Amino acid sequence: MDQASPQTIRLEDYRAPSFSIETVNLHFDLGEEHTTVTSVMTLARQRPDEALELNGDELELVSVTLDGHELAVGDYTLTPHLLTIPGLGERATLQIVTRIQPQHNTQLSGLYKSSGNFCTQCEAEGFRRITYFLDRPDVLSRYTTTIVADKAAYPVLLSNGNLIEERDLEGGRHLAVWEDPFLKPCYLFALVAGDLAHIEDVFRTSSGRDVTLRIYTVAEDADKCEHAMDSLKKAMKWDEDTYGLEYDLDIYNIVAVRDFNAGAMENKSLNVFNSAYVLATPETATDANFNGIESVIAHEYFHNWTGNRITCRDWFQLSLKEGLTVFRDQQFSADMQSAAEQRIDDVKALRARQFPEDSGPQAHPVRPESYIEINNFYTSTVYEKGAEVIRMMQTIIGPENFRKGMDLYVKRNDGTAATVEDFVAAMQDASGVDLTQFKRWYGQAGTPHLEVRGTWNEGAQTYTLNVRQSARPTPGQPVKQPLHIPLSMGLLGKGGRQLPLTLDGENDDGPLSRVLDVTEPQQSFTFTGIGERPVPSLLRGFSAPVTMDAGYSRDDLAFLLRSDPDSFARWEAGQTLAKDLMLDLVASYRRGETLSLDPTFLSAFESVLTSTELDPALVALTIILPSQAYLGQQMDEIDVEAIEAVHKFVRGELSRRLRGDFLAIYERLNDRGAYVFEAREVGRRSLKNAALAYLMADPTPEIVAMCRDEFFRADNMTDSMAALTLLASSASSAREEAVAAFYDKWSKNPLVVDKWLSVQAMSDLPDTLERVRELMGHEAFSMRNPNKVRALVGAFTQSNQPRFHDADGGGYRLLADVVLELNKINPGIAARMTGGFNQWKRFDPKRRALMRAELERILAAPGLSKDVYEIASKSLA
Ligand code: 0A1
Ligand code: ZN
Repeated sequence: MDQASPQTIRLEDYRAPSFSIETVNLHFDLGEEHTTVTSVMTLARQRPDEALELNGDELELVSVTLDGHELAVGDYTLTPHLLTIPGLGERATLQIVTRIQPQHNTQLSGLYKSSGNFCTQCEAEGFRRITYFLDRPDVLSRYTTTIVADKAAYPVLLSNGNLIEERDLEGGRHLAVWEDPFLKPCYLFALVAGDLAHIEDVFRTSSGRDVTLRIYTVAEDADKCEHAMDSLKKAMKWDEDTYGLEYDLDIYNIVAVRDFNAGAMENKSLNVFNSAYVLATPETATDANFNGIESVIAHEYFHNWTGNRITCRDWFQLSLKEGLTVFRDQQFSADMQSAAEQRIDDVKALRARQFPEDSGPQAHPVRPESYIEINNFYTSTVYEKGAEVIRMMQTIIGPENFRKGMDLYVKRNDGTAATVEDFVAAMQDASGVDLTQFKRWYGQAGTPHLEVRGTWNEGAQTYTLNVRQSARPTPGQPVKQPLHIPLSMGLLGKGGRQLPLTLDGENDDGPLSRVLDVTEPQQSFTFTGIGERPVPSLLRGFSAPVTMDAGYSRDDLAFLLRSDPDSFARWEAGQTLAKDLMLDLVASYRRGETLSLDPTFLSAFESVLTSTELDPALVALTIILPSQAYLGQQMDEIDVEAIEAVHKFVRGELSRRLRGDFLAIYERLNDRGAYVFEAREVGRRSLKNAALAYLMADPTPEIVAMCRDEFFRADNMTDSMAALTLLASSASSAREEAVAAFYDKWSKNPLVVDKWLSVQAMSDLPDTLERVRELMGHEAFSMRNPNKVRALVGAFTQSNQPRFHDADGGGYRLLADVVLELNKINPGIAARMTGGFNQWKRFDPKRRALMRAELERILAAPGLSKDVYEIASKSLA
């Protein structure tokens, strides 16, 4: 990279392309030394006079032929990232031949090799690493792709669309021709060539067409694709039922690869997946993995409409496809599993990743206004907050109008590259609701804060909610405008009875739950006919991605935890109760006081734990304490040691005081029937293992033996990992025994080995850093494989607050060393890892100085990629 002047790309500079590319004919000659790519494009001029500027990256240019005449070197200009050809007419046929070396492509962007097979990843800007092209999402073309390769080594040849020709060639080679009838941008192009096995199924669409479904993997993994196939069929059916959206080709292929920068990719009719989101058997995958596969398979499938048929005009609009598609996959998972649990999981993830991002140095709006490297903007803000923005629109206009809005959006924009404005306009036109102010959610970064206070007026029999909204400045946005925030709420009277919500001025009795439109910095809402002092239930279902101070007392929270009919709000009350209690304990700890557990909390906790009405899955979610990282987020200055001590104390106290309850639950739920992935069973396992975790917080030797027993007898990965996780943090001899036995059993299965790496990286024992360093040299680890890097280094730096932030700064040194090594191999992953320092300003002065020094060391390194440069420099700014 030209480190002195990394270029910033801005939304305000958007210009439509000067040429369109109507058809693209690609010919790949795949080889071991190099691969030759011949591209023939038909171009049509869109603006007069301008030269054609094609993007390229690490390409060897062999020849350029314009309308049948090969150009001489002086006829064009070539710089490292641009091929410029002046003097083109209205229409032109351009042939470009390039040579690339996929076998040396460690960035995993463009055409690369994984387990000896060829595959591609073109989003966002990987296509320019294959051939010179207008590599931008608003250039939509028709693709025909010819693949030539050695038949023995690469028997399977795949690309987008329909297979139209297949034949053998001389010299043991063969050829396949694929034609995609749909217009698409180049980021959706895909090619796979390899020695792959597959499973096959058929889906009959609502209009009666049969679609052939195939999932390809390396031979040894073909027996682990059934759950992915089931998930795909469910997703296809759900999109027909829910949105009337039907699949549009007769073939849908998924290829699982072991080396992949992200989760999966929605290439038209040829998804390429990280094998972690395809492969699952009860023995090798956890319940969380089964869920993750179902949701990612659905996500990529849903992109066929929201992403592919309607794509993005430019990368600033990324949330147009990603926020919407995450929203759709969340809705799907809620329908497949339990809606309440899904919502809780989604909110937990948002708080764990997006909230810190939104209050830190990388904060950006859902639609960013500038970037240096677009790969750095595949963020939780664009994805998860983007999904919340869609959800709020649905809440404001109502589900029926939302569906009408989706129909209108598809009708208006099918086959085009659209913008966020197009989406909001469809919702507004379909519902008649003015969304002008709402649109600010797309442009304003930062998590808004609500302060809500209620007063009951006994004489007037009214209840008034006073709501204030505010937002802190974020980089480049010192002043914030008020947002349109949907606040879903109810009022609970004695015994948890819901009171009718009649706003002042309304005649009839109002509903029991309603959505208030908060639009002003300060606003009040008065309800009439309220004959008793109610407890308000606020932000039901987490109706907006905000933080909230509702001024609840511990008794209010315990009451809501017991009686709120909204499952999310009940869970939230429990979390707030635990958070308030633990933050108070942190303050006591810092004052050097002896810690003691509040009896209100203990009894509320016990009544949830022993409840016979609540679904076990919800009990499990409710008794899991807010994480150490989440508690840190609530403090002005994160006190790593105090938080760790308090967490340990509370878990230990609960373990000792409620041992009988935990044991009873564990024993009741620990039946050993055969594994099934089914909501009830998942709930049973999660509560059982949550009970075991509490028991292990202060274990007797018998309890350690029980945990060891669960580990050695488990017939499924959920139980095996639950036990191993606990043993890995226990200072008993069973720790080494279990860790060694697990590797022994699974060393040949890369995804299970990833779990083995993570479990050790997340241990809270004092030797974890040393262990991580050691594992970096283990045969099981490779800096070239993103899954390994995420499993070991990612888990340590992002999911182990106490050990990563150990006071001597060893964790920080390790992370900077890894970033600098990865920077040369895979800048995208290096930049992701650099994000481990994003929160540095939130810690105490000593840790701040240590992290800052590591960030400076990274920035000073020669040959820094723009990916890492952008994250590190913004972090220090
Ligand atoms: N569009 C994909 C995400 C994705 C983005 C970048 C990638 O490579 C750098 C790969 C996948 C999705 O949302 O699933
Ligand atoms: Zn996506």
